[in-house]
Amino acid sequence: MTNPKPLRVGMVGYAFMGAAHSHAWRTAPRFFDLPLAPQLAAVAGRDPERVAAAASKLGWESTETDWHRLIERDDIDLIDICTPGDTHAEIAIAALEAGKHVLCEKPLANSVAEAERMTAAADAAAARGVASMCGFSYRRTPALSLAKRLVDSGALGTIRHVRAQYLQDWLTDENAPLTWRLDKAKSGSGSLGDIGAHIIDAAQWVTGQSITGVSALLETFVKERPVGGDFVGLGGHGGTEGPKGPVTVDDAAIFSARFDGGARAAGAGSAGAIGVFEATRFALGRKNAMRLELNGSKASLAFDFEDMNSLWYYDAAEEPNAGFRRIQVTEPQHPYTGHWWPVGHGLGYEHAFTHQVVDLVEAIAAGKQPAPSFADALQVQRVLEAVETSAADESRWTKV
Ligand code: SOE
Repeated sequence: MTNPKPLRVGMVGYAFMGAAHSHAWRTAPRFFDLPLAPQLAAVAGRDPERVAAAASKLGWESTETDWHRLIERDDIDLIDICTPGDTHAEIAIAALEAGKHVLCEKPLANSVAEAERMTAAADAAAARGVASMCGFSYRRTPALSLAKRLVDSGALGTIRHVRAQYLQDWLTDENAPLTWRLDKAKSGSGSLGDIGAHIIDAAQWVTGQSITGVSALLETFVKERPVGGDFVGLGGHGGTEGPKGPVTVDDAAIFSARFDGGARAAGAGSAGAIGVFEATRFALGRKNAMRLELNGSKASLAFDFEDMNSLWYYDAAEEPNAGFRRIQVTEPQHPYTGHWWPVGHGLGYEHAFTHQVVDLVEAIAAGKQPAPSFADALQVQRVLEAVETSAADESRWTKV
């Protein structure tokens, strides 16, 4: 589209997610023909020097040291929330009530109560044509989008098993410093909400089924960590001396789940799938292994983010010569891939954020609500809370 209207973005926060979102706002109009032109209008952060440095590094036109200013400015159309979960509700509700579109990082909030208030504000704003989206970015890796297409086509038949893991290992070193992701007041929970939320959303979205119940176990392997210390990326190494502080969140979460069978299957009367979930930051050697395997009555599929351009597929119709075969998800007919490189060249972690921006901008231009909505993210929040409730109830353990 020639000379599309600008979509002026104000981003709150500029760390890892802020960098990924900035890349997406800059890159999307260069690879996709967007109906609106994203403009990196302003970035907000409390420290004036650091936010100024972030603005020049990430390409933002102006800075604010108070996020309220972004909401007051009439030259900002959309608020992009890239902060820890303890500020999501306050910022999102203020932005929506001011008529600003909102993209909010996951998990939506630090509690169901907050997520419900945010969803109510989003529904009220939607009636005034204001869009809201939660940043479950993995939906937009081409292979997981292809997985959803295959499930929706009926190719897998009745889904019986969901097997989901999100394995990282950046906390295996007990001297890794105490950072905000380990502080319940800031992050709401540990691996459960940070990476467990991703596999809960992905499993529900790809299968089209919602989780109705869980049985769970949470563990904190390292109870206290060095305070401060150089925080390099997600891991880093704090000093072995010096003061230590308490870890107030889970290091690992495992749970089983029942699904509702989905809207489609409800008519067919088939039972919902059963699932096994694992989220941990102590899977030594696994760096960012976000995995999903579905076993259906006609076919199975398996995805591992550490091989993110592949989708493994088993089709019972090919028996006795069936086997898990690798689909290289780089064909122009596959989701999003036609906008990038020739077949076989592959995409990376940052492309899902660009695709997230593309779908958000297209929804806003069409006057539609993007997915995942705050209501979708509220469902994830309800699962997170159910896992914590289940894990806290020791009575259900059967001693061996
Ligand atoms: C850390 O676990 C983290 O940065 C998550 O917070 C992100 O959501 C995920 O995409 C990568 O890992």
